[in-house]
Amino acid sequence: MLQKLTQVCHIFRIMDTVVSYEELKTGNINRTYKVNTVKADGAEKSYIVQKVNTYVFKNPIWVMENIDRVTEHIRKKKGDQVALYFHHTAEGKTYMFEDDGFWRLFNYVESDTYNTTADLEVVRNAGEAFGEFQMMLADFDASELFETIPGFHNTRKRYETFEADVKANPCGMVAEVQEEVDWLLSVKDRACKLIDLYEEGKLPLRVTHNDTKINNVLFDKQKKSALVVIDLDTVMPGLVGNDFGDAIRFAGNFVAEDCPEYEKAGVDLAVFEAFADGFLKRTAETLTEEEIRWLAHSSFVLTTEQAVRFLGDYILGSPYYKINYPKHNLDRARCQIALAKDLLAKMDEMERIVAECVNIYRKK
Ligand code: GN1
Ligand code: MG
Repeated sequence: MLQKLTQVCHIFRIMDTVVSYEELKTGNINRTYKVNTVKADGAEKSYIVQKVNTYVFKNPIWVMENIDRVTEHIRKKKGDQVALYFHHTAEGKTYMFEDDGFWRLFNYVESDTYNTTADLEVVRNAGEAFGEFQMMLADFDASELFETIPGFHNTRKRYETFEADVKANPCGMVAEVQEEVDWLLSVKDRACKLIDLYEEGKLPLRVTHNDTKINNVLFDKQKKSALVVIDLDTVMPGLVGNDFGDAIRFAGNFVAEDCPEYEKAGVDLAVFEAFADGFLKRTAETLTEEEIRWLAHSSFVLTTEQAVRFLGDYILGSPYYKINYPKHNLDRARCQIALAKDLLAKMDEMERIVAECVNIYRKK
């Protein structure tokens, strides 16, 4: 691997000596490596090298083009603060596409990241960062973006695929998960609420991040402030609830998204409130009444959709998500289902919190 990573560095015109590397395991799709180099004068510098998963991203060049356009738009508004900068090859490309895969390289930012946290200041700052991200793209022309994964958060389409996979049952696993399948089907209409409202013309299309896990924000090591939102692979046209709901699904859960003790899963209302407060501070004045009305519900939608995706992948023999053990996707799905049930139970309270935040941040 060291040899491969050295080759990638050279293609991206980094000629310093590669001394070591570590694989960063937080992502479920791409392979990510922190590569440490030393210059001739002894100075150390690290980079991030990623091998993009081309089973998931069928057209990775589109992904890179989207990222270029979005980061350029943000740079124009925000200036060159902390940003992810993709290095170029001698031919001026931000990627190298070889027989063994699709590679890219960007700067390593010294920062803290959180997979879970009970630190409400961090959660509030993440909410602000994702809210700000979406607002910065409010005037971005969505038609300039490729739909890199068609129907990515189209919950109805996700269900259709899931039901077809359950029916085909290619690995004979459905009997084992019938209870989970039945529950997911029983909440289908509630889970498809956002996409249905969009199709009825009641929710506007925005440009959204679509993968708002808290570990996709880099934080300042001392100040806990958000430095930059990362992982722009799935920036596409979408609904505000995609970003709000997915963030709550991940950061708001008492446990990690793949916790095998799934009965411990549930939404921490203090985390919900902190995230909602940060997010709405940036967005309350822009969002429509209908978007606000369904914001709390979006956490249920995204959690259930994620359960459908994890369980669907399990039924197919886990071709999509990286797994560490055979039933990993099943544990993930069960954990999402337990969280979704708790979200339904606490919906009134979450709606009250959203209304309160909107009240604070909307100028009368
Ligand atoms: C994948 O690999 P990562 O962590 O960036 C997935 C997200 C899921 C997430 C669940 C392209 O994201 O949609 O919500 O796993 N990304 C893609 O942890 O499918
Ligand atoms: Mg991602």
